[in-house]
Amino acid sequence: MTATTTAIDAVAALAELAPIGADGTRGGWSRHLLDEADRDMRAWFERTASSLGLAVETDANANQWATWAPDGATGPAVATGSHLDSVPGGGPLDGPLGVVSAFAAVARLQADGHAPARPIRVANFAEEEGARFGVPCLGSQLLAGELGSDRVRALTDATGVTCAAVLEAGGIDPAGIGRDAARLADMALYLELHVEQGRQLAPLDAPVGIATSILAHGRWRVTVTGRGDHAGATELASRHDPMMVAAATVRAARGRALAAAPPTRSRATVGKLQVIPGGSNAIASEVRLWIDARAEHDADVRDLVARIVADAEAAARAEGCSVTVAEESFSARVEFDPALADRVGDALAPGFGAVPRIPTGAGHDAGVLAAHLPTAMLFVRNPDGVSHSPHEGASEADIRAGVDALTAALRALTSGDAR
Ligand code: HGY
Ligand code: MN
Ligand code: MN
Repeated sequence: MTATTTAIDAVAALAELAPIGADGTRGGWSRHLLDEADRDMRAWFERTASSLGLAVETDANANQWATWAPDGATGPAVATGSHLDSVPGGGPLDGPLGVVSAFAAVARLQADGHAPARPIRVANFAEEEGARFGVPCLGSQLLAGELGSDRVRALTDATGVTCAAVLEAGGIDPAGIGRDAARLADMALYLELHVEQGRQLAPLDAPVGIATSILAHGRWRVTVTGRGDHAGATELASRHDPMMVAAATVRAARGRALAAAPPTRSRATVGKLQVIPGGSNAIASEVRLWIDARAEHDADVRDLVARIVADAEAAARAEGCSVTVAEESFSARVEFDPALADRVGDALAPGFGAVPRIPTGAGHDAGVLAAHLPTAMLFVRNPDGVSHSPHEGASEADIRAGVDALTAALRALTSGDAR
């Protein structure tokens, strides 16, 4: 497809996306796999890619791809991009900043008359947050062959709709999900730009950073079963209240993480909790809660969760309740490719000087791909570090600096002598 010279301003593009999935109840944005907001984001992806003359496709795992392959661009692509879905009530940049910046960088390279030696491919990975079906990086994990297809097809959302049904309704054949070896092989490397999550760049007075590692992390669903009863008529001594066990579990998550930190950089969170039946004048019969646990190494996470679960089981015994725990996802610690990080750092040096190398506690599709191909991440400074919240932000100057950095990196990574 012929190159065009459509300029894309990342700040303006983010403003164009702002109305999509704006959550009037929670604040922030809620965009989840193939729901109405996600479909609108995907339509924007297609429009923007087409405006740049990129070839657009959706793969068997619901990931979107837009490829710039002018004459002379041969071999596996240099891939970039991120995700367009969000956590419930999330911020405006987590995901979209990477996709918007990728399109802006391609537009800049086209306008500069850059002749890439490799195709440049922009990705929108499906369901990175796992907010609809509970498994993070769903699209990239499927692509990489890291999830069982039958399990994924059977995943259900909060309304009980299966992932298979949602994919089918979105035009994706659920029978076709799974490892896509050809598409993996058609990527020489992957470079993801993302808003910083946590506050490391501001103290360093740096607008951008390069990732070194991702904490190991996982999600566990805890189901506590007790005996539903009347809040007023039931004596305290005869209660079997699952909420008491849930409360003990929430406190154990913080307590055990504090006891393990700081050498393990452990952290555990319960951010999602469901009470059944949920009446204000009824003792619950069941409480479901989800533990998000993270730490420096895989074994640290598993040790942390084992301790929290032991506390939950002790609390259940004391309250005459039962508890079951199911692991919903586990992502091993990621070490990004040092050589690629150095190539990115070298490309940024003229414009940014020495770019800080920083670890992250947040998972990313880049973390999934890192086990399969050279992968790196660029972070854009987040002044107060807040993310997974409507208060997530970055300055316009830093958003534009991120595009400058990604443009410089993609130019270097697709120059004639870079293979
Ligand atoms: O949960 C995470 O770390 C990522 O935002 N999915
Ligand atoms: Mn996120
Ligand atoms: Mn993200």
